[in-house]
Amino acid sequence: MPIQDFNIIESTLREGEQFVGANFSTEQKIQIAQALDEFGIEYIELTSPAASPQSFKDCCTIATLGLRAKVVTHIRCLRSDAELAVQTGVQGIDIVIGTSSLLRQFSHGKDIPTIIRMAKEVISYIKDQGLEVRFSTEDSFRSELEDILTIYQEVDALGVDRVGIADTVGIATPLQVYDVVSRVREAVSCDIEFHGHNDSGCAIANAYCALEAGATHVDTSILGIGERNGIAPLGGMIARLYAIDRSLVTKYKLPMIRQLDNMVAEMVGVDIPFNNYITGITAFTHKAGVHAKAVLNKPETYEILNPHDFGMTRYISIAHRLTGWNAIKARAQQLNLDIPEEELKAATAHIKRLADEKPIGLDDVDAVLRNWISEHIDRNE
Ligand code: HCA
Ligand code: CU
Repeated sequence: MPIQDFNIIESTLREGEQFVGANFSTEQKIQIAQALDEFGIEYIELTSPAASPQSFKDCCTIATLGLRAKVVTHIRCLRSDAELAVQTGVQGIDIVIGTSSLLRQFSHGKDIPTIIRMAKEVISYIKDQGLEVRFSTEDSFRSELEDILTIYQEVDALGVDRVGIADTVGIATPLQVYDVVSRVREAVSCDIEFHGHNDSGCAIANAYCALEAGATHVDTSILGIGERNGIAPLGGMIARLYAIDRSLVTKYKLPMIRQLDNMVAEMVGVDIPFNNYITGITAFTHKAGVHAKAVLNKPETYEILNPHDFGMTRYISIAHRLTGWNAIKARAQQLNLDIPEEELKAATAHIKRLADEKPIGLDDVDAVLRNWISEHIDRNE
């Protein structure tokens, strides 16, 4: 079904804190939460207050910043965690419990009827406190579909606001996600959240398919940071949605993605990958002559994202053997050099030969163009 509206649950301050390089101070958490709020994100998810005393304090601090975004916290399916969470002043609570046989056997040791009993107790408590509540089944895609459908129906009947489907290990494919979310969509009337890891490179595609199948919420983190290689990255998710229909993401301050990516990269001590969505150094760089020519005429020929919408600039790389005379002509114009077409073509051929001999830079191209006038044109006159 076409995607109409959706919410992003931004989990940099929960899943992202589980990234090996992340060790956010309270000030950094505030900075991230405020920047995400300014960006226009709908939900900010925080690490469980039961994780550590500082996590509890930070939950209280962020819950009371007065953000426009809803602040929610993650907890285990335990009444004691829920009680702590309620004390922090958050607006909602995201419960998670493992439902795959692996997790049931080697993590918490509970069977499905026990999980349902625990879920009921914790959900009723949270609802009595008047907070939004979500119930998620960890490792949903290695759980029995019948089991998770039963659980979702039980918690839906209790009045949860959302059920969460989690691809905890990044194993799901987009078609599988579409199928499972469609089944859940038929089974429950509440909202549906999807949380997907990126171990096999499907996180964005999976989150996107979840939305197409009727999910209402998707989880992201800035740069995708999280356990192992993380989850769907905020910027990449936005790129995916923008490419389908720009109006889906005009509710966000798109030029802030760069600031968000830079901020978190610095905080967790990583570089932004060269091929990152939107903010990678080569995301808007065109190289081959055929591409450069078309992009110079009409950028949409090779760009589905307009760099200007993201506060980024396009770059056309011309100093190499794949260059073309249209790109060289554009450079000559930038340099205010008036070189006739035939001469530009000859200069381009010369530049290609030079680049075959050794790597060249823009300076070399500029030198060829500047000298061309004196060496070939003035001399002929
Ligand atoms: C975790 C697991 C989780 C939870 C997702 C969710 C996952 O680290 O607690 O709450 O929906 O990937 O299953 O991140
Ligand atoms: Cu996760």
